[in-house]
Parts: sequence; C-alpha cells; structure tokens
Amino acid sequence: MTDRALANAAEERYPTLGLTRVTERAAVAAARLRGRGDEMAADQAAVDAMRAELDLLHIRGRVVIGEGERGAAPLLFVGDEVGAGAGPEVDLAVAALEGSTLCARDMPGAISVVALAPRGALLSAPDVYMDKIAIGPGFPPGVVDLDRDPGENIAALAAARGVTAQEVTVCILDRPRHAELIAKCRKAGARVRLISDGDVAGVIFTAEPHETGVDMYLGRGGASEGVLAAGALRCVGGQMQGRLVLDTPEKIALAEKMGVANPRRKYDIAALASAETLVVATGVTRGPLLAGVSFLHDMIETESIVYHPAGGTVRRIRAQRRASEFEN
Ligand code: VTB
Repeated sequence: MTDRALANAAEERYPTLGLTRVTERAAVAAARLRGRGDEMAADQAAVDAMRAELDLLHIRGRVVIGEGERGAAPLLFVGDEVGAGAGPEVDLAVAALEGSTLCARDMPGAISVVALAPRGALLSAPDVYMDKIAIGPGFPPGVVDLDRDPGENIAALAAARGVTAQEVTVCILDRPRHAELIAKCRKAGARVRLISDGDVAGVIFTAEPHETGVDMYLGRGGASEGVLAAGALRCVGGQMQGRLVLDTPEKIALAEKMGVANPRRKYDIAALASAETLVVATGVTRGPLLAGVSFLHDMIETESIVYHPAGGTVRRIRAQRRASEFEN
C-alpha cells in the first residue's frame, strides 16, 4: 500500500474524531485542577475521564503503554481492555495527563495524549528511562545519531540546515543527570531550551521548529513518553532514535518478559511506532504546541492536534462545546 492509501484506510478504520474527544475530555478534567498543587488529583481526574470516553469508541482496544503495571494502577494499566467491544483490534499508548506537575503548578506544556495503532505496532516499553534523540522533517536519513557526541549532532544538523551551530536550539529535560549533556551542547554553540517536565511535547516540538523554536531533542526521559512522541513525529517525517536504559538485572529481566531480546538495541522511529499510528493530543495548560483549556462563560474551548498515520495529515482541532457536556 502507498502511504496515501495507508493513511486513507487508517482514517476510515479508526475513530479519529472519537479519539479527539478522549483527549479533550481528559484535558478538561485535568484543567479544572490546574494550579491546585495536587498532581495526583489532576492525574486521577484525567485518567477517569479518559477511560470513560475510551469505552464509547468502536474499538477493541488493549493498553500497551499506560498508567503502570496491572495491579499498580486501577485504570488504564498495561493490559487494560478498553473500547465498546466491537470494531478493529488496536493497541493504545496513553498519557491521560503528561506533565502532571506542570498542571498542578499551572505551568506551560501539560497535555493529554493517546496513540492508537494496529496490534503489535507500538513498542511495549517497560516503565524505565529511554535515551532519546529527535529532529524534525526534511533531513537526510541518519543526519544525527544517538551514539554520536552531541557536538557532532549539532554540527551535522546545522550543516544540513545551512546555518551555524549558534542557530540550533536543543530541548532537554532540566535534570541533574543532564548537566554534562547541557554543557556539551552549549560548548558546541547551540542554545539549550530547558523544560521541567513533559518530554512528549519536547520531542514533538522538533516537528515544527518555526513554531516552537526547537530543532533537536536530546536526553533521558520516560520510555513510554518516547513511544508516544515517536508516533507523532513519525507522521510528519521527523527522525528519532531511542534506547531503553536497562541498567540493572531486574530491568533487563522485565524488558525481556516484554519481548526485548537485545537490551542495548537502538530503536529507530519505525521500531518505536509503526507507520499506521494515529496520535492525538489536547492542551491542558497553554504551551508552544497547543493552547490550554479555556473555561468560558458556559462554553469550554480546547485545542487538539491530530497526527494521522503514514506520513499523513496534521490537523488542529479547536473545539467549543457547551460546558454542560462535560458534566459527567
Ligand atoms: C519525562 C517527562 C514526564 O518524567 O519523561 C520525565 O515527559 C522523566 O522522568 O512528564 P524524571 O522526572 O524521573 O526525570 C516526567 O517529567 C513525569 O512523568
């Protein structure tokens, strides 16, 4: 099938608008708790809302990336079955509230995000870290590589863009573990955009450098977040590589149980998320990618972005709905 045919087939097969309602509803539930300092409550509200809405979709869904292992989370755990019980069999990766700290502190960049794909098409990532590198579309394959020095990657990206390293911005999670990485990027001449949380959005920023000002994402974040971001970035033709951080025998054993034969494997974007992955995200707090939820007099406004499969379309959906629709 051509990319175009694949995209059309997937659009017809999957409930695209329905999936948007899923992240909209979760985002609204979380946004009611913006700035209240209670991450757990915001997360719970988003999870409850997302789970309820997912069950209205005509899919036979299985959560492969969710809120935690079975038993560790009451809803949306890995293996949880969602959907109305008819329709295509699909796998789901969900982050009902990605950046719960951002939401609790009413800081930019919290989103609700879901990826949907045919069975087996998303990496079943264990709950560990992943080392990641990502860049946007329009570059020759292999222009950057996870195993190269950050300075080399920055120079290669700058050369491919026809600019100097000074004009490259790298997004990195602000963590002590990244001190050396940050220093290396700055030494190479790049600007570093530090984010306190939310590296799904951090990776996706590279998809639209003109909007977000971010050219490259580097560093260690959640593996689940890596898979979600890969689904979106793949749609626009971006590049990404990730490697699970399996630094203890327990983590290696856990990954093995989930089908990871080579613990040092460097996954490219296609291995993280297949070409048929559909990703939808809705803003909770305002950020470079999406507006946050606005509570108007009797209306609620949301902004979502839909990444269609197979190098397909990116759609932004701005919805205004009656507040009463979100009451239960
Ligand atoms: C990132 C980020 C998340 O965790 O994956 C990060 O996307 C990594 O973990 O929003 P540490 O906080 O341990 O560095 C979050 O910040 C929270 O899940």
